[in-house]
Amino acid sequence: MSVVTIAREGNIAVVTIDNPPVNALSQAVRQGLVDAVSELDGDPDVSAVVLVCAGRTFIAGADVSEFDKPPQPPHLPDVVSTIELAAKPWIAAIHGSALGGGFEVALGCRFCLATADASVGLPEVTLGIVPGAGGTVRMVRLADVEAVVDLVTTGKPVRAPRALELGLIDRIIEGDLRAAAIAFARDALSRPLPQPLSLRPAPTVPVAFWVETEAAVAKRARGEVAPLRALACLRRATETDFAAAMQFERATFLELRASEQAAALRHVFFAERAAPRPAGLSGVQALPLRNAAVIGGGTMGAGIAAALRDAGLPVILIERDDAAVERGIANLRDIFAGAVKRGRLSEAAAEARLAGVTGSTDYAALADTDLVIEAVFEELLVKRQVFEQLGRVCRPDAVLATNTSYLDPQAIAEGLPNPGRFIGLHFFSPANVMRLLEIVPTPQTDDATLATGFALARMLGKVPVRAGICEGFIGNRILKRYRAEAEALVGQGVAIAAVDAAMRGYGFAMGPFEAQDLGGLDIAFLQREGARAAGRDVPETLGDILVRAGRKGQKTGGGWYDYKPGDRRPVPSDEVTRLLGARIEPGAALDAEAIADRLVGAMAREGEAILAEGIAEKAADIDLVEIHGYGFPRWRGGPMFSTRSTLT
Ligand code: 3H9
Repeated sequence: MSVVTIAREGNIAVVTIDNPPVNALSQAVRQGLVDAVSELDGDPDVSAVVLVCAGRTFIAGADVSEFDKPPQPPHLPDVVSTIELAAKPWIAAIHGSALGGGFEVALGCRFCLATADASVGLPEVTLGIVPGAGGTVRMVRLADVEAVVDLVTTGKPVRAPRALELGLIDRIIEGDLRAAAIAFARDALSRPLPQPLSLRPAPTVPVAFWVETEAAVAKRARGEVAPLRALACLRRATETDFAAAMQFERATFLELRASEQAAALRHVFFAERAAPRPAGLSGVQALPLRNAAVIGGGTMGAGIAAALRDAGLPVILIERDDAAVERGIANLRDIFAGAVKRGRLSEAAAEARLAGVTGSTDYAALADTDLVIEAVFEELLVKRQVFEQLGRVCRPDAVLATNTSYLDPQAIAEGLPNPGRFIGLHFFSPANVMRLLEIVPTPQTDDATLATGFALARMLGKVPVRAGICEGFIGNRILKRYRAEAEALVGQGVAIAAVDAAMRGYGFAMGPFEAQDLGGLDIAFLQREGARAAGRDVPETLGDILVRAGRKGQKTGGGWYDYKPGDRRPVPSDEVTRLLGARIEPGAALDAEAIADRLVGAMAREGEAILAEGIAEKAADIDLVEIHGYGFPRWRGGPMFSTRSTLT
């Protein structure tokens, strides 16, 4: 069956795109649209055309999977202008999302209607490219330039009500979209039609606006190329005529499409979409999740509870005593209050989130809970006691999860009745914000429980990655290697500040030493001490020397750096130089690129070992862990992707 079909309702034609899963603009769709214009232009019985899409969404954009191949005609800019200059006016009727090329097609239509829950936008920069079919050139002719700049340089879509406010769409439709669009078309024919956007004048924008905005976007983009190039297209769209601006945008699009950053971002795009549906679980039914419980109301537990509430699940929060329950609830209140302060949640919604949490000290409250997540101290005995109680009170089919980050989940689950329903669910702090979820099955975990872990990730909007059992799973194991390599550089005479600056330059928000100062050096220190106490041979790290000297990071006024009271800016420390002096052998200076190569190379080599041991299933999963859990710059594609040509 054709992906573009035409139906007629009196003098209105309805063109339907049906190209699952998201009606992407593959060559067949582009050709179908051009053919539809020519057929309908030649049909004297047709006065206007409604464009709708079948399935879950309007056109989600160009077909990203075609970006590795040469562009095939008809090219999208030509398709859009064919629609725009058609003899019969086209009306886009949007449900779901009109994104990228999809919104560019809508911009080529004379009118744009949308359901209230639809969203529209130009997310191209998130794929390392700029709009390539006139998005920048038409948008500045349609809406306020400042708003357009924000939409295009961030790539964030907007919901229909905001789109209406901005003038990006003409009307919000309640009820049957197709029928309403046909009625709208009939009505529109009785009035003069608006001019196509390509024939409208561009606004005059003061140069100072562009200069200021360029500086702001460059600061935010931190090495990412596309946002600045998109801004340049928008600027050009206001400074030259339509045709020249189209040419400039298209040339920029084609250049960036072939860039390393775009390849990296496409890799992440497809990795993220593959992650929630691992091949081994196809056909496995997840268990129903109607409610959940969290054991432990500390930072991690409260964060997990907040994430569960954000997904709409009622939550029971278990703590040891009433005071701890109160502290846990207070932690949750703080999380929701923070969301209100940042404008992410209304007061009423925050109240409702909190009202859905029941604090208790009594495990008997968990008798009908579908999922329990343990987030107590990282101590085996404490965790075992928790699971002993859970094994007694929970339904035999309840999923029981540990949030351990370093302990062996098998040891935690020892003695648990029905060990098939036990699993590791490793959240990252703050758990209601960080998107990564490492899912760690034991050899006993059954498929339904594993599938439930993935279903939970989908509910919470997290990126799930299956990890095997080893110390630190995927992420913390690589982190340890990364930090060790950073210390090795310091040991060979590279300045601490030079290492941090190199990694910031690479695209991390912070370097490895600044990040440790923020989080505290003592957590990893205590782990090493624990391992030493257990008789393992753990050589002394430079971090150990600092912690022993009382330098645990910002919270003690110093770690790898000194900090002035009330000031979070790191200052290179003479004391650190003195403390570490005996361990530092001055060597040849390294430039920033060489430092980043060393550190990212070390991460990737650890990743290779993780793959070889079967701890991760695919290299792309390791990339997702680093991007979503550890701040690896997304536009570099992750350590495995970015080093793919250098590793053997
Ligand atoms: C562009 O348009 C450039 C133009 O300016 C210029 C051109 C000249 N292509 O996300 P989901 C697949 S750039 C190919 O789970 P949801 C996806 O891989 C594009 N495939 O669904 C997955 O496949 P599978 C700008 C795509 O309901 C399946 O569809 N557009 C594309 O959660 C379902 O995806 C964007 O960046 C695509 N464009 O969310 C929009 N999109 O089933 C990207 C999706 O095999 N898309 N797939 O794993 C989205 O944001 C979401 O898919 C959407 C639906 C919100 C639409």
